[in-house]
Amino acid sequence: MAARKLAAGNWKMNGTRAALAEIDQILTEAQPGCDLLICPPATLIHAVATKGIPTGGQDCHANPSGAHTGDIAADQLRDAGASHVILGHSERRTDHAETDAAVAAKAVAAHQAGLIAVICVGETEAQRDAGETLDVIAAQLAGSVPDCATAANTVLAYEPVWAIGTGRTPTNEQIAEVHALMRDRLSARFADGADMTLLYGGSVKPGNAADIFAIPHVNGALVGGASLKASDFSPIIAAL
Ligand code: G2H
Repeated sequence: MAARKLAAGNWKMNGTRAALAEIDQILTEAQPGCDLLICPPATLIHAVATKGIPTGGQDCHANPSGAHTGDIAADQLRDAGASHVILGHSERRTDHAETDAAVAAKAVAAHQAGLIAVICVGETEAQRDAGETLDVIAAQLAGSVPDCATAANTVLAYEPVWAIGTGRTPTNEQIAEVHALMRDRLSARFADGADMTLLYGGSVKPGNAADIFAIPHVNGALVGGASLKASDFSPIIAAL
């Protein structure tokens, strides 16, 4: 089995029911040669899933239920129609102080609920400037990806923090270096690590998608701002 190609949209805290028209447009325009995924706000998961497009949450709690006001359990995401959940996005790590261990615990909960975990890793600008990028990514992989991960239940996304929503993207060489490290570490640790889908995320746009998808071990993208409009996301899907 080779790594599956995936075009994933992360809507973050954007979109109301009016945005569902974009899903209709994507389904009309796209003739994907890859897997698709939309991760809308929790309020829209059921509605997006009902349209028949694979749907993901943007976080889940590590516990299956309980007194956790405002949180969502993995099984509740599944019940709403989700097949995936993004975990450890840098905005969660920063805004909610999520550690690698917390992300790994959430991934275990996601797997137990039958969800595919899309686990994010990425270095800050200060870490890159200090020459720490590969060590940071290796440590995040070791700490955030649980032992129960397989190519069927886990997707990895490399998202350099300094490239998220900034319009800045790493060079192809910088992406290639990190993705090669990820493939190496995952292959060494997991029997099917060579088949795990590895995404790049951070200011992916129609104009740079094809170049990014040509980089070795890049099996798709986790797209934020450019996934909100079909006119941007459809050409990215077509480039994969
Ligand atoms: C990175 C990405 C989506 P954007 O966070 O996960 O967002 O494409 O807006 O940089």
